[in-house]
Amino acid sequence: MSPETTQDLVARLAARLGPGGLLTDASDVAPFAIDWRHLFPGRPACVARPANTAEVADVVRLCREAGAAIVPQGGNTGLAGGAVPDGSGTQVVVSLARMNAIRAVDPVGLTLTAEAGCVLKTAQDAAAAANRLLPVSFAAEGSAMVGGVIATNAGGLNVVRYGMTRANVLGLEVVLGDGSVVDGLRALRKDNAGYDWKQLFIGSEGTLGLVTAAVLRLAARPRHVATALLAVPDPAAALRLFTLAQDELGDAIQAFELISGLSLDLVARHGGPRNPLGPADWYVLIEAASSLPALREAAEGVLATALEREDAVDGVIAESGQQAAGLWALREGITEAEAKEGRGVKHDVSVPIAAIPDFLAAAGRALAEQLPGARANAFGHMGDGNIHYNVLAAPDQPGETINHVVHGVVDAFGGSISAEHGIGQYRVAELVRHRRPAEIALARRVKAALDPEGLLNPGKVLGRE
Ligand code: 2HG
Ligand code: ZN
Repeated sequence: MSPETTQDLVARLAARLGPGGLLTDASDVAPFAIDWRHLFPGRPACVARPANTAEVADVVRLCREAGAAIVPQGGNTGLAGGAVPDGSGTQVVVSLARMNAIRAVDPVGLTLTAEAGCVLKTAQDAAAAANRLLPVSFAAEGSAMVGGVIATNAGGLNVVRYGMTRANVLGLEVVLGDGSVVDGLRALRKDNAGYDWKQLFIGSEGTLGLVTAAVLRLAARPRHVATALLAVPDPAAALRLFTLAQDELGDAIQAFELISGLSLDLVARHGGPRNPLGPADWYVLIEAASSLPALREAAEGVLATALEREDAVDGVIAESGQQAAGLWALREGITEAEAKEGRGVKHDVSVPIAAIPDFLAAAGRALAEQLPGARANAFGHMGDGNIHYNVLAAPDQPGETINHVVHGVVDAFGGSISAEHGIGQYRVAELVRHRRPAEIALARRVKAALDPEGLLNPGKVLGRE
């Protein structure tokens, strides 16, 4: 794109979007130009801030006429660099932040309809105000926006009970790469009429279209919640605890998280809350919720059995909502603490749940052999088979090598190199290495059908052709 074409496009966008609709000053666009971890700095031509779906559609049309690439962005909390522009100065970031309305909450039909720029926490609060639960939840929920949560098919802390974001989207409105709007905002629990096209856009990271609004599934809000932190001798004991919790608490389990001792040390070292239990190599955070009154007793039974079997060496069950929030603060503080600690090479992997102890042992051995001195900080959603196997490495240990070592072990266990964070820019090369050629070819055909000019978030997920 020539500088004149870019300038002309910026002028057209400004005219269409009006005051407040377009950012061009370097200081204004700076926060949109780089990801949260500061790994992928870019330089956009401008940041478009459409206020409604019609404006999004016009932005897409104007960009397409000019041949400009579009980079959709929500709360910019992603960990894979999927929502930031490249350094060409020609890409248009489309921030959905102004489209932040909650259009409807239906506590009877258990749905909530929100626009893409609605902050996840705001949507959760609106559901709670109607005594309902919006189950998608994770540490960045105070900034992440519904559109980005859907575009990345975010996982989070309650997947073990409620599934990934995909399982919580009933209807979707999207703007396609040609500027047409597809309105599928149906609030139906069952809808099996033809292709379920919305699934294409959920998790496509803005490479197939722009999510502008969604109907989300709500659930009953359990009256009782039991949150427990247990110190466990090793991951095998944590796995036995998972089975015990399944047997005793069954469908009440809404989180089952494995946390390394190192994770909690990092949280304490970087200003986070202190671990209420003694030092241990591993911890498990379990949360169960139910409206049936026997929950607390059942949770106490699980803790007592675990201690008796020596699958836990210590444990605490929160006595109040405040104490439960304190336990969660430990878990949710890990990412920030890790960022403050220095260089962390992230891996967001999944393996079959029962293979987690063996995976952790094998990955530990591989690191020790091939990258001496590198430390693994492993934590994550054990109940989903999803471990954040983050490696605190020396500057001279190349990230690519570390990725290859860890992902090699993941392959050996039949796992995935991205369980919940997506591909973005960070994992493009690894996706192509680890998925079968026929899967990549199929994905490219979908991309070519929906974005023949390659203008939607180019370079993300599948990389550049
Ligand atoms: C979490 O589980 C997030 O807290 C972030 O998915 C994980 O920082 C990470 O690697
Ligand atoms: Zn996670």
